[in-house]
Amino acid sequence: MKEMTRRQFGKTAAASAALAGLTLPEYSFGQAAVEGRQFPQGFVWGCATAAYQIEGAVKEGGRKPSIWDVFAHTPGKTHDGDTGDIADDSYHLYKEDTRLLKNLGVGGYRMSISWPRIFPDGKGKPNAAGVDHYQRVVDELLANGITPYFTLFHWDLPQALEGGWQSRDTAHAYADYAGYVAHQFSDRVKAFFTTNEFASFTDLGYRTGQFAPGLRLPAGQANQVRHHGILAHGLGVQAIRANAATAQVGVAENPTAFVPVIEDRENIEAARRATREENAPFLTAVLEGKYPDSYLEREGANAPKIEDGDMKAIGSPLDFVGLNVYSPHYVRADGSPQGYAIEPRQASYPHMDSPWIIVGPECMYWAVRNVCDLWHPRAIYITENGCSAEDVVTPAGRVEDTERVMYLRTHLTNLQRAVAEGFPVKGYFVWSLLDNFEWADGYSKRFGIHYVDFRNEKRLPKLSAEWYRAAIARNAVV
Ligand code: GBH
Repeated sequence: MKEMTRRQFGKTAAASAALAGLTLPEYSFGQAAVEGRQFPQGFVWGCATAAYQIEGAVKEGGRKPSIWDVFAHTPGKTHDGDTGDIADDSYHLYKEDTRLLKNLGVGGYRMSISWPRIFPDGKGKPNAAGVDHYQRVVDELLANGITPYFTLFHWDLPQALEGGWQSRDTAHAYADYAGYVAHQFSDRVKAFFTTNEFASFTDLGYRTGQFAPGLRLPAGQANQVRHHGILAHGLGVQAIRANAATAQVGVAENPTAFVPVIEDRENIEAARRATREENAPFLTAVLEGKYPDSYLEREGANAPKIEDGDMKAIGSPLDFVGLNVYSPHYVRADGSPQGYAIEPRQASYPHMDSPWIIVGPECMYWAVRNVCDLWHPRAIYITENGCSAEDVVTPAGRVEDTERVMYLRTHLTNLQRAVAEGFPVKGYFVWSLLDNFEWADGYSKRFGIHYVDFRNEKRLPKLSAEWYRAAIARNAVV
């Protein structure tokens, strides 16, 4: 059959509307669409960043190196040898960053605290200058009506901690640090995320070596690193609660988001099973307080060594779960014992500027739904969502990042579906406020809704910032 042109389609649609006796003016269709895509009152709109990716000032205020300083300064580890030495210079420009947030109209800012600013040696004596810095940042945010959300660990582990995450002591050092920050800030900061993305700082750092500290350990040791990562989270939750009775505590995690290829009972069940199984050593263990037997059996002699009390700490109840959502994995039901098969991806599958950000906006809905169906968390935040784009400043001085607008709009449409169906999503943080140091990709990938000229750290709102501002103002997908 010959494809209909748009115009023919329009005529047909108009004709059938007329037949049905509908004579609505054209604009009312658009109107209904926006009204139907509302978020609830009190929904938190925000932006996210992380300390090492934006702060720079790596030798100021008593800070000592993190494993990322060392890694980035090791030849061959990051794109073009890029480092976070200067990054966005947000350590000095935090007032300007706050202005950008204020212009967007956001209610929340998810920022991370640099552990080596607070404890330059990882433990021992706290550094007052580091605490003072973040007190000033919090002052500025609160004065502008923006609620700070702290991530206590976004990968910048103090270099001084012997053995890094290979050492169980690091989990205890982390808990001491987390408790200390909660104690210092909980009068004004109400929400804490313990750690960001277990797999990124354990597997990528210690198994594949793509991230700091760049090790490639055998499976047994790498699984032990994973265990120390989730143990740190659990001990951290306990320490935060012990130091700050009113603090709200959760984790920011990026479970693989499984989308059922067909929305029917079997495939939905397959997506749920895949979510539990494929995230076994991380989110599953944290939300169940137990590694699934299938994981321990699969790993056999390489399974982690667990001490008394570990799993209880790891399973500490949370006030919310933060989800970083970027890409889907498609899954279907099959007759296998595990009950699902993950679909291979064809080479032509579309992606954003980073090849791993394949575009499948339904992942937003399913990430929320799978987690809620499995574990019924009290509340969910989308702690990160966004994309890289090959942004350029036009001669007119603008960044026309329509593909990022497409990405945000379609993902938020799917988030709105989750909210409308009653899943307890309380807020959404765009990754990221600013272009920044994108880890191993250095400055080659831009994720900001503000463009940063890395020659002078000047910020420029992109079209996506304008779009986000309109969405926030309407509390709806626009
Ligand atoms: C998040 O990581 C981080 O929390 C944030 O700091 C980061 O800037 C943001 O997303 C954007 O990347 O090259 O195919 O091996 C996302 C998790 C883990 C995704 C590493 C990319 C490498 C994929 N990332 N992964 S690949």
